[in-house]
Amino acid sequence: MARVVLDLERGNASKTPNPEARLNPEFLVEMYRLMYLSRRVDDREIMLKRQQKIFFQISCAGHEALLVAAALALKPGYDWFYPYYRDRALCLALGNTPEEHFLQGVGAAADTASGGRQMPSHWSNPALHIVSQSSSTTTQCLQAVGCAEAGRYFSRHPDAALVGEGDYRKFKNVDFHGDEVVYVSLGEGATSQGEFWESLNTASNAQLPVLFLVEDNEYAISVPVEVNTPGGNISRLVANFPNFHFAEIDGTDPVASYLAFEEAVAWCRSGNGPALVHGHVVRPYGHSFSDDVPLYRPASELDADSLRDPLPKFQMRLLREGILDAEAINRLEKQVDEEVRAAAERALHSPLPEIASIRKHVYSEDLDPTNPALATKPALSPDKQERTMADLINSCLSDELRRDPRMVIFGEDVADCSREENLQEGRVKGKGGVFKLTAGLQAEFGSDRVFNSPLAEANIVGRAIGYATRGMKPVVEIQFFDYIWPAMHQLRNELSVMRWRSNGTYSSPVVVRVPIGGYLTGGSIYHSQSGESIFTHTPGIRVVFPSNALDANGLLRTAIRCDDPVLFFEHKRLYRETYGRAPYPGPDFAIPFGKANIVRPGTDVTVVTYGALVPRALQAAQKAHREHGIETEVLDLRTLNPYDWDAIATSVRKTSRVIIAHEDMLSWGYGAEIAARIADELFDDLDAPVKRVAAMDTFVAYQPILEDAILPQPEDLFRAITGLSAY
Ligand SMILES: Cc1ncc(C[n+]2csc(CCOP(=O)(O)OP(=O)(O)O)c2C)c(N)n1
Ligand SMILES: [Mg+2]
Repeated sequence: MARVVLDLERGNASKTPNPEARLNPEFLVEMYRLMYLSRRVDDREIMLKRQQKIFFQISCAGHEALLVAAALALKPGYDWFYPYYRDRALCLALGNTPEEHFLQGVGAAADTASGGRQMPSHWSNPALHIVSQSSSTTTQCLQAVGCAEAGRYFSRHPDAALVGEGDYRKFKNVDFHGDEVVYVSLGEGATSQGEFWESLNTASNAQLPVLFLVEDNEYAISVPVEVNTPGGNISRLVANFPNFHFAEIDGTDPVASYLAFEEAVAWCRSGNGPALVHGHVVRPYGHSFSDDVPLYRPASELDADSLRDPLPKFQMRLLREGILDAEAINRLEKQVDEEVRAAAERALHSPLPEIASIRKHVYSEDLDPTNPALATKPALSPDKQERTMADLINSCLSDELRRDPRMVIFGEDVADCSREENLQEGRVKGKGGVFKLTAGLQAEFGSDRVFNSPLAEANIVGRAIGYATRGMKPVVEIQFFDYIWPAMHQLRNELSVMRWRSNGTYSSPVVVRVPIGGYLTGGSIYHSQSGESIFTHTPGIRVVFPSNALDANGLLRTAIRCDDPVLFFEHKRLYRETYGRAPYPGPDFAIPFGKANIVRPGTDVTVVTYGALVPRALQAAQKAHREHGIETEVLDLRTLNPYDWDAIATSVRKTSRVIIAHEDMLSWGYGAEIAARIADELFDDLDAPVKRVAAMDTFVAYQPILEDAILPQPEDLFRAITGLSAY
């Protein structure tokens, strides 16, 4: 009965203007039932944790009223949800079952959130539109913003939602309504993170329908609110963001909370912009099972909090207002207790995940970017003009924007001109990137497909993940590799692991283009670094590093059509080099990942390399041939993850001597892994030690004589080649 009433009411607030009529007795009883259900799931989990039948517990206790109210004002499977780990009551009220929550605790194979890969309370449920959450306290905010942008994009470009062939779109069903709201929540402590403020920035600027909920229980583990929030009140700090609807409420009162959420949701749904609800709550069970609260909170404080516990408060109200009597409450609670007990029992007997399943969903199981069938030949065209790497990257981006209506490009300075009237009226020519790689794309494809981001790298990658979650293809740019670090949290803990942690139910196949590298004369320190091995050490991300124009074009096309996240490194020094230019290969030229290129065949020694060291290795090889008659085989890996082990092994078996050369620092660099594997698997084929040529273990310096000495030069490679040939 109550559920029926709820389904009629849910999300239809504006249709029934009289709150008294909406908040009828059945509705209030259902609110209480959901709050009590959430509390009892927590209590049962705590018991199971004590019995060591589950391995982690964090509760929703004290937040139930606020979260049930939020859920009932929104529509599961229609709106989108990025819930904090405290949000058990929200998830139950959206339609999660108690059994699903216990399956998480057990780490069962049938755990719908992660298949036993994540701690409990890390919510995920595609049918309800609950997006897989990590433990990182604030990464969800920017993703929610991107999710809202994607919803708006599809409503403006409905054709983009059609399933496409021949790329990732085949595996991404799009679901949008045009007036959906994106819910994202966090604790008051987490509002200290920069990404929270970056998300307010874009939600405000773009007037996005994002409903932020700050659950303020006055503590972040043991740290009180005044340490995290100057003045102790987040509402006061955010009050000047334009386009927002704000509400500060008693989150222990479900009725007041529900009315506040109705208004906030209506504001977002009608396209006015975002909303931020700041709910004051309590935390009666401490931070988590392992938290010893009396170490940092006096008994007087805890006693005061217990008077604000939403459960007894709401029960008293229902009794006082004659909505339920003691017997009815008893009956309801007994029913819930039994439901919870039975659900836990079932979960404890549920099969555990197979060890053999561990590697599943690190990458897409649907689309393999190493498939040789993806390879095409350059199209024959009358235009034989040799193009630079910069030209052919730009033409690939342009071709793919034309082919795939789900693709968008954003980043710092990538637009031609944000004040587009200046472009349209011919007052300016347009910039299109600090290296001009995106020049002309906004002018051709419009400002909702190619646009500038704020100067905030986490903003770029976090939003891109949100877009990709909805089935779009963001191809974003980090202006210089040296400034990728603010986005590192999103790259390492989110982008790379979204598919694995959700057991294959969510993914984020974003392309991140990153100009990288030195040899610039005058760019150092902070425009010249390398560091690719940090990302090849991150499972879930494909890492591409082309050395010439044609490879850049064909590999970028594979990256864009691919179903995995790709870090696409573009060496700045190679953008406009004479080396490696090529005619335009047509709009469908593609190179599969994981296939090395023998750029110079040889029999005496192998150089395994990539990027800017390819032309330098060739120079050294030619000199070694000229002066000593040594035949060097130069292998350009082209993609670093996956990499072409077969090509390396074949070459090493032939030459028995190998050098791995890269521009990045020597120690713990990319070459260390390749060298170790050669030593392990090809030991019997070697006639000499495995050698590496790489940068010094320092940063890259500004003064050209220092930069030259720090970075590996053709002369260093020449010495290594001749040295090895002496064995
Ligand atoms: C980025 C990050 N830093 C630190 C942590 C460890 N941590 C987990 S919860 C938490 C406190 C969060 O407090 P708050 O946001 O107020 O939420 P509450 O637990 O009070 O609901 C911390 C420090 C984390 N998970 N992520
Ligand atoms: Mg808190």
